[in-house]
Amino acid sequence: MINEELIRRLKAARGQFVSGEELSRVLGVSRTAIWKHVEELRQAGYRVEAVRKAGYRLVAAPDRLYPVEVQDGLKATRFGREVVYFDAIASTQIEAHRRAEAGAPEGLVVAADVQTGGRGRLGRTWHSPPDAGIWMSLVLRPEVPLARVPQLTLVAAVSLADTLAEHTGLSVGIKWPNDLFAGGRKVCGILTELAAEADRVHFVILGIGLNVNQKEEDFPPELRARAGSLAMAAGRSFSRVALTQRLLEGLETDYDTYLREGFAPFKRRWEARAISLGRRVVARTPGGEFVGVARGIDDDGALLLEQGNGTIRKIYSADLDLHA
Ligand code: BT5
Repeated sequence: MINEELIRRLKAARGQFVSGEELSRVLGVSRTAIWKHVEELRQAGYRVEAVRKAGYRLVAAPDRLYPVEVQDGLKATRFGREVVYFDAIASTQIEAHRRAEAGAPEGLVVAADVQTGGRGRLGRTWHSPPDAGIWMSLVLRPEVPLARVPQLTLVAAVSLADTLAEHTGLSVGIKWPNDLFAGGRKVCGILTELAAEADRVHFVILGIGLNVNQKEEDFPPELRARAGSLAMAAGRSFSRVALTQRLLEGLETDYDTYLREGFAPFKRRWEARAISLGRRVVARTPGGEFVGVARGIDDDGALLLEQGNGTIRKIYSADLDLHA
């Protein structure tokens, strides 16, 4: 267990030494206890220099989604105000679901460094290796009718894509409904799961899987042709902590806009990033496969597919294959 108050005190000193005596006084524990806590910080990836007489100095913090790291400099007021972090977990979705059922507030984030059973849609798996990605689930409690929940996936996709483009300089595209592309490969997937009863939405778990610093060889062979990371696309690595903060801030703003104004403000932003528009696609839906040209989305977020005979079919849920 890391001592968050100790980290905060060391951070507040901005790279200067803080004496063991002062730390022991403000934290109300013995100097031996401070020394033990510092050892725990080192185990957790912090670089702390200790010098006799001078005290302790924070040299570097790890790029892990520890609550104290995500919250240091976070400007969102609800999203990420509570963060639960795991070095390894089966799936952050399952844990977020469990906590939401137990009454967790909107904005709770469950994050992990590794997922051993990361999930995609329809029972597919999400490859979630250590030290490389942002694997997190956000608890939402939107007061919207059940039928509108799929729009949240699109709102999240737009929000994440815009924030990523702004902070990485990459050109980020969206493939309907839930894939983000950069450098020609899928770098992010979104999984929206909900708990509802009749027409009442209890909560929504917004799962975000973002490949940040993987190299090509970090992906299993079967994904290599299609999956990529921000680092692969940009040729440099990124801070997962800083990206998480910016993503949460953007999501909070966009979510509030959506609750106030509905999907309309997002339609244009979404279409500006869509990589499928005007292209021939195959939409694999639960009701069969449809081939056509993707023309846009309607005000509800359904994909408009122009079929051979010129008729437009609305697609609400599908996987899309882009034709060359
Ligand atoms: C998605 O599903 O794209 C949603 C992924 C959501 C993952 C997050 S991580 C945090 C939270 N906790 C979880 O357990 N899940 C969420 P889908 O559209 O079904 O795409 C899944 C497909 O993408 C797989 O069948 C693979 O082909 C491919 N894939 C798997 N891992 C990938 C990765 N790391 N990067 C890119 N593509 C991947």
